[in-house]
Amino acid sequence: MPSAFITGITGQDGSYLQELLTGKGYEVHGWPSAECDITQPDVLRVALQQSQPDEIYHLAAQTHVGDSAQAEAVTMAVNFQGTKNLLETAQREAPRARILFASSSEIFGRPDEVPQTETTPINPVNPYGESKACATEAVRAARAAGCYAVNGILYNHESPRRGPNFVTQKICRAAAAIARGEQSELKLGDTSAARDWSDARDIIRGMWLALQAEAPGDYIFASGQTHTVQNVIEIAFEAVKLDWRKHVIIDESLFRATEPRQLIGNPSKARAVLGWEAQTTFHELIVEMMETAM
Ligand code: G4F
Repeated sequence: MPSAFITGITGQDGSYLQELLTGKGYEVHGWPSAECDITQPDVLRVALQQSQPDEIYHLAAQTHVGDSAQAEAVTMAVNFQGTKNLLETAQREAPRARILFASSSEIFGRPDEVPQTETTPINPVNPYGESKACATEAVRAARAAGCYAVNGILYNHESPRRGPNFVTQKICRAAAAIARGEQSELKLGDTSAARDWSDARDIIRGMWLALQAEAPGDYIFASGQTHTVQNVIEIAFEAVKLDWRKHVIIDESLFRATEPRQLIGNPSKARAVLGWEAQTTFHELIVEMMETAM
């Protein structure tokens, strides 16, 4: 029975990954997002000694881009030092384990190339992007040194399990609460912001496929299309037959100091090498999130 170790197992991605791997017959070990301190080498050493994983999925992170401006040191410690700690400890305690790191489209920030590929230069524009960029380079360095280490460069991915502070879930839960008469308005930041959104379950499948390839490499997992926050609002309010104009309020305090631009992923390599294809459309995803929110 293959064995896997997941950091951040209780998050959106970790919980779906646990289900996917258990369904494939894996013995799954994991650290809950709130309890694991990925920056502590001793704790991680014991966890890896006990689980002796064939595959490690490193998902634990400070994942809120907006919060990273106020929590720069914590973001760098968890996302970068934590990843270095994991790579070093895994090389000692589980040297044959294949490692997938959940990197992010935010490493590209304001990219020279649209859409981005695995070779697009890194150019982050906020502390979150910087922390993920440093960790992505650490994974590449570990691979150059002989470790089976992979960056899954993940664009935005959502699901009914998405945390309430991310914009898709914030909109769906608010539209549902308004439809039930529990609230009347929804305050949002920049609704013209565009993202390349996928279904989290498609992305999770990509992570697993990435560790089954003969040789390690980096992979972009993205839909290759962007939609705006405004598009999310329209689908969500339409699902409950409400006029969004009567409820959505633009709150300038929710705008971010720096927004990345034109983050669109080119998933051609994942398609060609791994046979990865997204199965859910953006519209289907938001409608499902609305059904759950209701
Ligand atoms: O849903 P978001 O907070 O996601 P964001 O910042 O793109 O980050 C997510 O995706 C990244 C991958 O590209 C991950 F690395 C990261 O961990 C996370 O999963 O914001 C999406 C967009 C932004 O442009 C934001 O400014 O929505 C805009 N937005 C507008 N009003 C808002 C709001 N975002 C939030 N969270 N709340 C608002 O009221």
